[in-house]
Amino acid sequence: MTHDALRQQMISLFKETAEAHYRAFAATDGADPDWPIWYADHLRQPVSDALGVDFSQSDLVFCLMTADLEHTARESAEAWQTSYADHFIERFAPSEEPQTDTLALYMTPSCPFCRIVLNALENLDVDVELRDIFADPDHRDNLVAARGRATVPVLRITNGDEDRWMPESRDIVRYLQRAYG
Ligand SMILES: N[C@@H](CCC(=O)N[C@@H](CS)C(=O)NCC(=O)O)C(=O)O
Repeated sequence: MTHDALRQQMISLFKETAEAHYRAFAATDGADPDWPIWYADHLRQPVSDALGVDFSQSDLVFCLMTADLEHTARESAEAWQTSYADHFIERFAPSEEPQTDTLALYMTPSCPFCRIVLNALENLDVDVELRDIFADPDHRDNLVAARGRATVPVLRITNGDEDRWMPESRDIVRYLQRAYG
């Protein structure tokens, strides 16, 4: 989906949620000091689906409050729904640029943390070369030379001369979902 289409979808979600919130708090004329919690409860699933990110309720409360602070600080005439939509898209939408990175996953087949990444890869349209560090000592040596340790999984992201080594299964999954989801 293009960012323009996603932006419209996010604006609609915020508008619908605002209307539902107003109905629920009609007695106080919409006033609700805990509005981020109410909004996060309503938006968690649709926003997670739209952006392809699995938000927890607390993540979303935090992001809504940050979006609100940013919107208020800008003192812009823009509707808050548009400002919030842009805030989320800038941070969480998959890039619209074609990805030119070459990816290699240093792993072992028996490692449960590697399995988490391998499972995520099954749902993504991305080429990742699997480098089993037990099967090929060169892969293990290269990993140890780069990181000083043989802990797996590690995603190696190469783009031209740039070489990044990303450890931690959760970070790798989040990165892949954002870049290729
Ligand atoms: N927090 C790490 C844990 C990774 C981890 O503990 N990997 C184990 C294999 S399942 C490992 O490589 N152990 C050997 C070592 O650390 O040298 C992650 O989620 O990726």
